[in-house]
Formats: sequence, structure tokens, C-alpha cells
Amino acid sequence: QGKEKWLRGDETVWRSSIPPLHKDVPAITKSVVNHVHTSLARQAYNLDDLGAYQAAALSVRDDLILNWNDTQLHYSRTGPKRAYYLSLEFLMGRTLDNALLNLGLKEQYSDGINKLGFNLEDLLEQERDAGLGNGGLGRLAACYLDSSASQELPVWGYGLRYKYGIFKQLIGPDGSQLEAPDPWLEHDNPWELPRLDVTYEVRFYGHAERLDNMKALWSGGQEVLAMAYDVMIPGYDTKSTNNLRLWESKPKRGFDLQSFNAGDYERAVESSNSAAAITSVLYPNDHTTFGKELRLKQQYFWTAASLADIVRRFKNLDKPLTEFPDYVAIQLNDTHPTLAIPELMRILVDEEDLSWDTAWQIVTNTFFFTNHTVLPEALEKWPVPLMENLLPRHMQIIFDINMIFLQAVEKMFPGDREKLARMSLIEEGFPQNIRMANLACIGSRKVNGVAELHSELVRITIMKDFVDFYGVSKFSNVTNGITPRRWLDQCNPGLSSLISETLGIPKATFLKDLYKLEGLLKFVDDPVFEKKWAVVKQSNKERLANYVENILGVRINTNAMFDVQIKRLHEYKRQTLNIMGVIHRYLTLKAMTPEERKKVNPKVVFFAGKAAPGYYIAKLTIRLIINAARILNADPETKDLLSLYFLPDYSVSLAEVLIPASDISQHISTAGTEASGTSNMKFCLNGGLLLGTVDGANIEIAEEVGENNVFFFGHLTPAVEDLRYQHMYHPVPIEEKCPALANVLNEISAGRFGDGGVYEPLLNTIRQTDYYLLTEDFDSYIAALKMVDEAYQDRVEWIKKSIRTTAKMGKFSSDRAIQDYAQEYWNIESTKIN
Ligand code: B1H
Repeated sequence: QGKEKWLRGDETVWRSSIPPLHKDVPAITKSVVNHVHTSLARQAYNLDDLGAYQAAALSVRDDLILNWNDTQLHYSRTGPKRAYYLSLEFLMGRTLDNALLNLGLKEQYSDGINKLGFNLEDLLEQERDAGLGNGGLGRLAACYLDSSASQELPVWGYGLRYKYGIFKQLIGPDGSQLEAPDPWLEHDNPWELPRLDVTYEVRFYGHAERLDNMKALWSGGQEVLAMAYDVMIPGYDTKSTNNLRLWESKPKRGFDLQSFNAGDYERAVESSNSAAAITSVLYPNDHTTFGKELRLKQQYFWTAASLADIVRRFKNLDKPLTEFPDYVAIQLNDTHPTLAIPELMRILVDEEDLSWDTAWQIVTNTFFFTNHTVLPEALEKWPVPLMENLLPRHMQIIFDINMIFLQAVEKMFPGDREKLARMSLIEEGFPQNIRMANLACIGSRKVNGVAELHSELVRITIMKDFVDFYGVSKFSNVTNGITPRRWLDQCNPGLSSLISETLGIPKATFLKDLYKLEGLLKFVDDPVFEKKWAVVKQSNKERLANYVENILGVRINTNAMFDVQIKRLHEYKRQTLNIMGVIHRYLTLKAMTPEERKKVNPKVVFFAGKAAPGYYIAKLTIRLIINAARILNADPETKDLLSLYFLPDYSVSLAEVLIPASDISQHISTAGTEASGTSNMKFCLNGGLLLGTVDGANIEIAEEVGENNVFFFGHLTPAVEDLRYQHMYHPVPIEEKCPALANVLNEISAGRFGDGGVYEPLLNTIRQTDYYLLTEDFDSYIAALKMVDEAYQDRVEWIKKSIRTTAKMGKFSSDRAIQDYAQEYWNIESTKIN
């Protein structure tokens, strides 16, 4: 390559002085001890697990940085087309274990740490989760980063560096959820690199003055600074190490000089507070929009900084802006980053002096939009007056986009006023609202849903008019996926080793090509293998039991069937259906004779999940679960046959313990409401069976593993609308419609699980509108649970089902999903980093 133009001094000195990767145990202990002494200023005699974790993390971080440097240098030299994943959430969980596995250094570090008198597994427990997300949408983004790096694709993530991630969930004395802040950065974060030199100014408020040629001049208002933090994303079994760039907001100046000179010190400091507030906290509600100005500020702050960075990087290539889409693809993770569309228009038209049409051409070839839900309450809308005030220039651009777009619609469908009203970016009303999904759709090249059924629902419901206008080929499907590195090898090393040994291939082979798991089908009837399979599941159940004993102080029966439902609390996910089923089971057990009870298989039911702090009904559901657990677990007649646990503060790390331990997991949303679900894939990959409705990715899982290996129940999507209509206009009393459920509700009302009155608002959602159709699905749900019980009686057949399930999970690797995006949408290619 010759001497780089920036190189000062003697090149050979530079090159020979680059530190090596830590590959063997002596190099590892040396590096860890070095960090103990120099980075932490501690020594062997005053080192605890936390300190040892920090030193180990700093040592691994050195390796990541070296790989990161090589990867980024390679990309800047070769200038390939890149893709950017814009997401307000990246639910990363812990990093150290994952980094060690991806680098292939876990054993070496484990030995080295041992030599220093510590235990690696204990150190891993010291790390705090990076909880920068609410649930599935944020975890999906994290899986996609892992798959992009692992497949050596030039993909960067862009997000916000929240000072406080998702809140910590505590349970109060009466059983209700309390929220505490999550100060995850308190112990310092070794996995990020602050980039003091990568900053951009972001403007809010002010005034936009229209000029000629659809341009304008935006000035005044408030400017804040965006500063980059880079998080290294190592690929598995490759040097390729990508970047997740998270922005932090800072005041442009430490204080406002004018107020300071006027002697108004407090006001000067206040302005710096308001700048810092932008990235201070993750909004903890999913599936609802709140219309809070600070949230809109977050969205613009993040998209403006990210686009400025992307445009700057493109300009380094010295290509005309018309070639922008040949070098840049931007995936919008839901509508949260939709302001990127008018922002790129602003940059191209106002700053780069391109014509409106040229700019629009560039924009609509750059963006791709993923929708994650069809629930109406989750579709983002922003009041026009709020947008006008905060982002006056963007409001103008949105109006202009809308005007030109509606003219085209009018031309294709002359005189169809209603269609125009539905497709407009502006919803009429007081105030008017901006429909972000419509804007994301018309500003993007492609729109996708996240599972086959969901993508079809997108086409026939929320995007129907747009399908008529653009043609159906703009609207497609990319079924979600999960990374098998974290969700098999890392969380279930026993199973991963067993698979490797059985198939006679290294772990890397199936962790990089998950379809290889199909090889397990040959061993379904091998009794020795079946035994080993069962032993792994049993040890994962023991591990979970130890965890529960640690936090709740109770010992659970690991010979029982473990039944798990873990996800955000939401009415559409129907945790209520599950808890009503549990109570029904309890009442049935109570009515049995001791002889009859002897034939019952013991079962432990686990729940975990957070409710949005303002979601009253969801919080009541948690309270009911916890108070029911108190009664059930204390009942000497039944507690050995049925017990119930709500594990507080659900997180990625907790999921890693729960998922490998499950015999059966529940994914029981009202048909048509869960876009995909991804934990369903994680359970099945780990040999847990699935009890679910015909919804989201459950359907595709059943297609893969065969319907006789899953437990399906409930009404199908096409029936839902009609049933809701019946409930509205021809209501039938619940006693008639579903006596079994009516009985459960009455027992709760009567105070069997603590003050019944408390739960009335929750019970009334079922008795009255029953929007999520519990009364319609309860009987078939109970029947499905019975089938699960019967199937579990034949343990050998159960194990065969479990093996078949794992074997057919190839499709659900996020590697496959990312390949779909890379090939069908982004048009980017893998490159080997030397
Ligand atoms: C999903 C969200 C979501 N869909 C708004 N929508 C949010 C919407 O903070 N907000 O405003 C946050 C999150 N999250 C989930 O995405 C779907 O419900 C799952 O079914 C799906 O598996 C997941 C990933 O596609």
C-alpha cells in the first residue's frame, strides 16, 4: 500500500509497535494484571470480583479495538456500499461472555483468570446489562448487529446513549410493580469509546424562511451538541468488528455566555441541563405513543447527528451526491427514525443545493422501512403545532412532500377524496397530526413486516392504499431471526457441546449455518442421545432453580414441568389468559380427591416481564400474578403439583437463564396482534416446545417443525374482527359464553387472592368489551394445556419432539434474516478483513 499520507515518523516503528492480540494464557494474564495495575490502580491484594471483571473486560476490549481498527481502515480504504441500521433501541445485554465466544478466547481467558485466583463465571455475573431497549424490537436490533459482523457485512448501528436504560422493576409489599432508575453507567462502561472529536451541532426551534426553488433558510433557536460513543461489535469467528455509534447530547457551550454576563448563573446552567436531558432516559412504553416533546427531540437529535455523520463519510469518497444510494442504505427500525427522511431532504436541498426532484430521487432510493406492529395505538403521530415549533423547516418539507404526493395520487385515482384523506401525511383534526408510517412508506424504497402473516396484514390493513398506489412489490416480508451465538452457544453451552459432539462437527459450523442442526433428525430415535438431551435440559432446570433460590429464597421442584411466559406485559400478549388458566388449574386441583391428585404431573409456572409505568391494566395483571402465587405456593394440598413464580426485573441476562430451562413456553397473543415474536424462536432453538396461537412467527415455526410438534389453539386472524363486532353489538354474558372463565373471575372477585375489589378494572376488561377475546379462546386454551400435560406424560416422545424442534430452527437464525436484507434491500456484500 505504500506510506499513507498521514503517516508521520518511521513506518516500521509504527507497524512493529502495534500490540498483538492476546491469544495464549500467559499473554492474557499479563494483560489482565497490567490493567489491574495501570488502568485500575489496584493490585492483587485489594482486588475483588468487580475489579477483576473490569480488568478482564479492559483486556478483551484491547483485542476488540485492534480488530475494530483493522475493519474500519479496510472499509475506508475500499469504500464499499454500507448499510446503516437506525434504531432508538439496542437491547444488548451483557458483552464480556459474548465477546469471548466471538473471539474464540473463552477457554484461554477462563484458564488465565483461574491462574489469578478468580473464576470467570463469577466475573461474568459482575457485568450490568446494557438495557437500552424495551423488548423484542430492541433485542432484534442487537441480534442483527451480531449477524452483520459475523457475516462480514459493512453495517453500522446508530442509536442513543441513554444515561438510564429500561427501569429496574421492583415488587412492592402489595405485589405491585415499582420502578427504579437503572444507572447502568455507574461502574464505568469498558465497551464504549468516547469520541470527543466526533461531534455535530443539532438545531431545534428557530425560524425557517422560504427561498426560491423550494429551498429555505433555517436559523435561530437552540443548538445542542451530539457526541459519539462507539461500541465495538465483534463478529463470530472472524476479525470483522463493526460499530454501533450512540449519541450523547451535550450543551454547545458549558454555559450561556449572555446569561452568565447578566449575572444569571442559574439560567446559564439550566440551558446546559436541558441539552443533557435529551439523551438522559429511554422511554419505557412500547406499543403506545405519548406525543411528548422530549421524545420528538430525541428522535430528531439522533437522526440529525446520524445523517450528518453518514453524509460526511460519503463525502470522503469524492463521489457526486447523485450516487449516494449506490454507497448508502439506511434501514429505519419502525417509524421512530422517520425524521431522517425530511432531514436528508433538508441537507440535499438547503445545504447541498440540489433540486427538489433530484433530492427526492436520492432519498427514496436510500431508505428502507420496517414496520413492527399493526396495533393502532402504536402507530406514531405527531401534532403539527408541536412539529412546527420544534422543527419548522421539517414541517415545511413534510407539507411539500405531501402536496406533491397527493397530486400523484389524485392523478391515479381522480376524485377519490376519501383515499386522499387516508393517504395524506396529515390527519385532519384539532390539532392536525402527522402520520409517521405514511411518511416512512412514501420516503422509502421498500417496506417490510417481520413475519409472513404480519407482512400480509400490513399489506391489507395499514398500507392497503399504498399497495394500490405503488404496486405490491414495494411491500415484502423479512421474517425476524435471533443470533444462535447468544441464544444457543452462550446461554446453553451444554446443548451446544452435545450438538457438536453428536454431529461430529465443530460448534462454529452450525453456529454459522444453523440449517446444519437438521442433522440431529438422524438421532431422534437414538436412546443414548435422547438420554443426553434430557440430561442437558435437567441441568438447565437446576441452574434456574439455583437462580430462583438466590433471589426468592425458595427451592423449586426441578422434576416438575417448567412452563414459561416471559415478555412485556400487554393486554394483547394475554398474560391474563395464562394467569386465569393457572387459577383454573388450581381450582380444579382443589376439587380433586387425594387419589386423583396422585395422577397429576407437577408443574411450575414462571412469568417475567415489565409493564409500562403508566399502563394500569398491565400493572394490575402483575399484581394478580404475584398475589395468586402467594396463595398457591402456600397451599399444602396443591403446592407440590402447581407452583407459580413471577421473577422480577426481566432482562436479557435473565432470559439467558430462563429460556434453556423451559419445557414449554407460551406465546398466546390474540391472533393477528403479535407481529412476529422472537422469544418463541429462542425457546424452540433450546428444545422447549411451544404453546401458542396461530399468530406471528409461531406459524412459521410450526411450518418448520411440523404441527404435531407444537400446541396450537384459539381463533384464527380472519375471525377476530367479526368476534369483536359480536362482542360490541350482541354481547353474551360471560356466564353463558365461557362458564369456566366466569368461575375463575368470580373467585378472584370474591377475594380468594387478596382484596378482590382491586382487580375489578382488570376483570371488567374481560367481562365487558373483551377486546382481546379471552372468553372466545379460554376453552380451547384449557384444552391445549391438557394436551401438553398428556404429551409430557410420555417423556420419551416429549424428548423426540424437543429434538425435532431444535433441529428445524435453521430458518430463524438472524444470519438468514440479515442476508435477506443485505441481498434484497441493501445490495451490500461481505468482505474479508485481513
Ligand atoms: C414491537 C414495537 C414497539 N413492535 C413502539 N412494536 C415502541 C413500538 O417505544 N416505542 O414507541 C417500542 C416498541 N415493538 C415488537 O417488535 C413486536 O411486538 C414483536 O412481535 C416483534 O417480534 C418485535 C421485533 O420485530
